[in-house]
Amino acid sequence: MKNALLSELFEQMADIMEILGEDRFRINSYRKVARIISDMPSDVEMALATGRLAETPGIGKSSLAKIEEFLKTGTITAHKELLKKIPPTLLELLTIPGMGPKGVKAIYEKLKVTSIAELKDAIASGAVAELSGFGDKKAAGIAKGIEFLERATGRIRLDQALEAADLVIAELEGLAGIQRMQEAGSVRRRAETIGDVDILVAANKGKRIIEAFTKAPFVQEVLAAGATKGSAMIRTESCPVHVDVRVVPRESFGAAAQYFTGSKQHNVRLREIAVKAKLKLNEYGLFKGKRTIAGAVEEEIYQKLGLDYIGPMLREDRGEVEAAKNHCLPEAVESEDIKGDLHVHTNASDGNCDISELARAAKKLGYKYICVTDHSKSSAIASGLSPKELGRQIKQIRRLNEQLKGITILAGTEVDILADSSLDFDNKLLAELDFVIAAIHSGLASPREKVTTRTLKAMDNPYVHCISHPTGRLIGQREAMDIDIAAVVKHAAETGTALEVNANPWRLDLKDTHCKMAIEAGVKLAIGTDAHSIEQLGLMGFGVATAARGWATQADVLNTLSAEKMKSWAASKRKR
Ligand code: DGT
Ligand code: CA
Ligand code: CA
Repeated sequence: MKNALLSELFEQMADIMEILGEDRFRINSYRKVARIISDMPSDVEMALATGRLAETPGIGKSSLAKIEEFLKTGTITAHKELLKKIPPTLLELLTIPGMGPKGVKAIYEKLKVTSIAELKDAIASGAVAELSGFGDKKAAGIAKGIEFLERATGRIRLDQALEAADLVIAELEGLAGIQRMQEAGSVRRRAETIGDVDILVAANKGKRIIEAFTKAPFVQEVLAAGATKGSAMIRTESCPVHVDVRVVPRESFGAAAQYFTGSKQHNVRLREIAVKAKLKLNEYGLFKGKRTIAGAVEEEIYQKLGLDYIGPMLREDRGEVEAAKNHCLPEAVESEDIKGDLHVHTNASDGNCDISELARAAKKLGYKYICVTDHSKSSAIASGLSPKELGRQIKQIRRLNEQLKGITILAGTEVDILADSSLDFDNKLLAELDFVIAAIHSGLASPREKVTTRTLKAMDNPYVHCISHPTGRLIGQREAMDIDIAAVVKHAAETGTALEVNANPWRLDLKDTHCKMAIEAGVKLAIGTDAHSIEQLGLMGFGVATAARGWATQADVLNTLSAEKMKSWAASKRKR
């Protein structure tokens, strides 16, 4: 689907026009088009072909023409014209967390700053703080944003990496001579961010495979192309991605998969074991003198080293080697174990479809239940529900449950934890719900004590079953709250509150190491997609992988329970 890229182009046109101080009405209409396209559950190309796009309110004639132009040519002339009007580095300022087009406009017009490097100088000289509407606090905030950006640079989100991996694998799949092919590196380990994407191929004629890769239509820049390894920057819908493809002979595919999946630290531990056993382990195989003991099959490498097989998601040297030796590795939770989604939004708040559409889509995914968790009224930007509206929604859900077969809708909420630690709905209303998740959506930058106290107090409430996205981070965009996660985990155990693993690849929060802490403390994990559309119900796998990376088994995850057991788990906190 070209939706993401197209939406971004419209957003960028609006940004540039705003920086240039152009017509507000057109700016807003471009932003609206961007939003419509990115929220669209179906392919924009299809929507255009069927005429549905032309009928969509908010898509005018001129926008439609631009969309057509993009789908035909891959570019939009108006976008190219706008780009010519500003210095090319100016747009990088918009990637700084907390910097919007208004801020960029001021800094560009008044200080003639055109790049991040120049902005850093302007902050250091005090010029930014002196600008009207900025001040010391805002200047320091921007400096922090730049620091964050620089630290994050070069790594991409897991969903972006998987998109690239899928693209390359699909391109190579049909080639003659490929015996095996799979992901390796951090992508195969399902790490939360990815430096580069590694693909491993078993074939005899490496050069031809590498050539096919480096000449693929999505390749932007070839970084290296040899007989067994190719590296390139490839274009995906969301961002440029560095991909390494390696070709190895079939006899050493298992050893290569083991070696190139890593992590480096995990590999170091394995090699130590090999050395102790007077063996040699490398990417070609496991050897005793000149004799090959294992090589073609990855499982055999572990077996011959006296270890149980360690799944890729555990290979981080966090105790998995010891556990494999002692035969006590966790049996990782899998997507098939998940019986329902505990965090979804409908168009009653900021989602884009209604309850029954979501329920039907969830049923198709094989779920037994979904829990509708729209926002509460304090989340005004997310069109949160008033108590009255939630009351009506509960009734609507009860009615729908009588009609729908094969899936249960649980009535829930994602209630705001307010600044004074109280909740946005009173207990009488919360008591009517099947499952309540509570979250901080404001004041994320407050001091450690404040955000921690807010979270602990929310867990004290007998009607709060789960804390959603407990640290509030957005990968590559917003830092986590400075929350005392050890205290949160401890109190979750004390109060019988679950902690969410938010499956959205921007969040993955709790993250893997936090999941492990929670599980060790006996806290249940609740995996939710935080879906705002039907498509996003499909994000569950990211949450499952994150939980598995945190050593979660089926028993550690609340939504592996049946709907009935889920409900009685929820009721049990209220009886404590
Ligand atoms: P990334 O790309 O930063 O997200 O992380 P990885 O783990 O994919 O790292 P990458 O792409 O540099 O290398 C892929 C795997 O190859 C890595 O996980 C382990 C293996 N590897 C690479 N360099 C070394 C090394 O110097 N020593 C060892 N033992 N293994 C290495
Ligand atoms: Ca990598
Ligand atoms: Ca690599």
